[in-house]
This record gives sequence, structure tokens and C-alpha cells, in this order.
Amino acid sequence: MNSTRRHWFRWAGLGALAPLALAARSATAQAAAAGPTYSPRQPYRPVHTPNGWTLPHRMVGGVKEFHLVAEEIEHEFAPGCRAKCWGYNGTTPGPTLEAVEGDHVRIYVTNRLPEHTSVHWHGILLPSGMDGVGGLSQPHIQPGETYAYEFTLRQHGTHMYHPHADEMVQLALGMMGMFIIHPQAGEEMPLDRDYALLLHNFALHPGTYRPDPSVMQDFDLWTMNSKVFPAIAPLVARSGERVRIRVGNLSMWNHPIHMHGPKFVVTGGDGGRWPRQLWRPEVTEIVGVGQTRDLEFVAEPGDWALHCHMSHHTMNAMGHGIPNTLGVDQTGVEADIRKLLPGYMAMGQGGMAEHQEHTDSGHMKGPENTLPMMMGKGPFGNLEMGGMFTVIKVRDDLPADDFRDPGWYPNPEGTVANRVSSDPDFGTPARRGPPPGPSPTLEAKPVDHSKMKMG
Ligand SMILES: [Cu+2]
Repeated sequence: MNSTRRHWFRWAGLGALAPLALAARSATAQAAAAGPTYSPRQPYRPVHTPNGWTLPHRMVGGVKEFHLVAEEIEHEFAPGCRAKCWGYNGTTPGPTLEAVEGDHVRIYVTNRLPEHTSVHWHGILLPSGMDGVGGLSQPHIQPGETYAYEFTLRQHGTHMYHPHADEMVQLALGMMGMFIIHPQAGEEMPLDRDYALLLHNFALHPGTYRPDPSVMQDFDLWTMNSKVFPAIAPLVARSGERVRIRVGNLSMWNHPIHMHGPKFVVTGGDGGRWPRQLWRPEVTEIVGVGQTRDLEFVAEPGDWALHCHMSHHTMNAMGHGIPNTLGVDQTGVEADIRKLLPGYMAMGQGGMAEHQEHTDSGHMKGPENTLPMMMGKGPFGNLEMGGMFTVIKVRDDLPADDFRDPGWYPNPEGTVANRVSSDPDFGTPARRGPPPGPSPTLEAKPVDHSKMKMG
């Protein structure tokens, strides 16, 4: 039995088990859950690009044709923050290209930018003249021109595309996309959900509307598919499903991508799905600049964080190199400083978590078009996160192919960490060092927002 047929039987089997659970679902959902969404002619489960999309193709004489348009776009990183970016076909990242090993593809690239461009097919085996390095492999594509790239796909894997012309500017403004090639013979171990996330960073300085291409390290926005938390769509799955997250990185930093909940297995990347003996279980995988990595896991019910573990990469626009106010008593100083700096707010004596309270309460207004450093709320309060952070939401009762946000996880009774005392001297914990003084929580004053009315 070839693997395509194996897939079909697997899906047919799922359909046979489904009737009990499906009773309450809509006819559409039933149809989606009952059968394979891929046929022998499309032997793969389509990739889902959160916040993004897959570019439709057309078949012309046996050739799979795509058409990319490089252009300036208006992009929203999260509600309250927009910018003039550059991308493809109206979006950053550009649409995901999806094909099968063995396909002969023709990709038209039309340049609607104010300067020349080219497209490099990152990691893809092809003739040298199709590699897309402006000046090296081809003449640049001038504004208004359309070029055709044409090659046969001789591999499978998680790949990317981006300009190889004025790269510093064109990447900084958001020009990039994923290029997914599925194995011709199907997957030996099939996937139920296949996600694509492209990591990037933008230097959109507070109060501005155009990313700054000159920045090398201190970026304002750390993005997955050009969105920041909480605007990054959750990755949803049904309990027990096998999920793959394909992560590509065309930013200026390496990102240790960390997943809560079940361990994932790193199963491949640019080199396709690796042989099984190379798979390795991890909870954090560094996805280096220019790399792609495939993370696979069997979904377990819950709301599980998926984020970059560089703690500044889960923040939105923030100042770096500011004075350290931790432990500094600022009593009385605030009023004095406000005479010089209207709107100044003393913060950070006991930590920065209060920052989200201040911005959420509306008493601290940042510059226009600028997201607060910390955003996002969960069922138990502020998440104090932004940037490269999203949630994997796994539920027992999701229809297959349903990617809608199911809301917050209804934790089974007795499975949530709970308060057992409000006394800082509770219990007899082992500790080292001199005897503890009074607990700071005993002296903490509640935030008085009435005194923080900002002009
Ligand atoms: Cu990071």
C-alpha cells in the first residue's frame, strides 16, 4: 500500500470513529471531520499560516503557476499600530507558496516598489540563474517589470523566499514569505495540522509609521507572521492530533522558540523531514537567522504558551538602556520631575508588572501609533507579554480543520494552582542567609490612579 492510500485509510478510520462525538456538530464540520481533505492528486495536508494566507496557483500546460507582486502595503501589527511596510500581494509576510516535490513551477514576480528587487528562493535546489541574487544570478527587476522564475522542485521541506536586492531595506520593511514543499510520496507519519510561522523584527520607533532599516539589534516589534501578541492568532488543535509547527527566521536575531505543555520533537527544516533517527525531543529550539525548523508534537488539552525565550522579544516597543529604578524609593521625586517632564510617572521600584496596569487603565498614554510594552489578557489577568508570544489551544472537541479560536481553556476542577495563604510568614520553608526582615508585601501601597491623571 503506498503512503497516499495509507493516509486515506487513516482518515477513513477517523471518520468511522467519529459519529458519537459528531452528533452535535454542523453538517459542514462533519464533512470536514469525516474525510481526507487531500486526495491522491494533492497528497498533503495544506499548511495553515496563522494571520496569513496561501497563494492560489493555476495549472498551465502541466506547470504550476504563481504570481507574486512586490509592493508597498499598509500593515497592522496589532490594533493601535500600523505602518507603511513592503510585502507581497498586499501582505507581510507575503502569501505562503505551497507545492509538491516534482512539481514544475513558474513564479511571476511583478515589481511595484519604488526601487529594483529580486526574489531568492531560500534553500531550494534550482539552476544558478533562478537563484534570485540581483547582480549575481540575474539582472535586477526594475520598477514596473515582471520576471518569471521557473524550475522543477527536487526536494521537500520548509523553505522561505525573500529579496536579494537592497536586502537591508527590503527585509527590514517586511518582504519575505514561506515556501513549503510537500514530499511526493506523502508523509510516512501523517500530520493532522501543519502550521507555518515566520519570525521577524521591525524597528518601528514610537510615534512613527515606517520601519527603520538602519537598526541592527534594538528592535521595537518582534513578530510571528508580522504580528505581535496579542494579535498573533492562537494555534488550535484537537487532543491527540499530531501537529507540526514550521518556524522560519528571517529576522536579525536567533530565537529560542519555547513551547509549554508536551515536549516537541524537532523533525526537520530546510532539509525536509529528517530520517527518524535524527529526530530529537526538546522544549526549546533555537531557530537561527536564515534557518527553518519543524517542531512536531501530539496535542494535549490545555492553553500552552509558545514564545521566544529572549524575554525582551516578548515585549513591544520599549526603551533599552534606561536607568534601573528597581528598589529606588521615588517618593516625592515624581512631582519634582513632572515640573520638568509633564506626564512623568515614577515606576519600577518593585518591578515592571505595574506597567500594564498603568497602560490598560488609560492613565498612561504612550506616543501615537505605539503599542504598550506589555499587552494581552488571559482568563486570570494580565499576561504582561507582547511580541513573539502566542497560545497553542488544544481541546477535546474541535472539528478537524477548524482553526477558530475556541476561547480560554476550561480547566478541569482541581487542576489550577490555588491560593492557600495570604500570610508572608506562612509555613516553615527551608532558607539560607540572615533571618528575613518584614515582607515588602506588608508595606506595599495600592496604586492610586487618581494621582496619575495625565495631561
Ligand atoms: Cu527571540
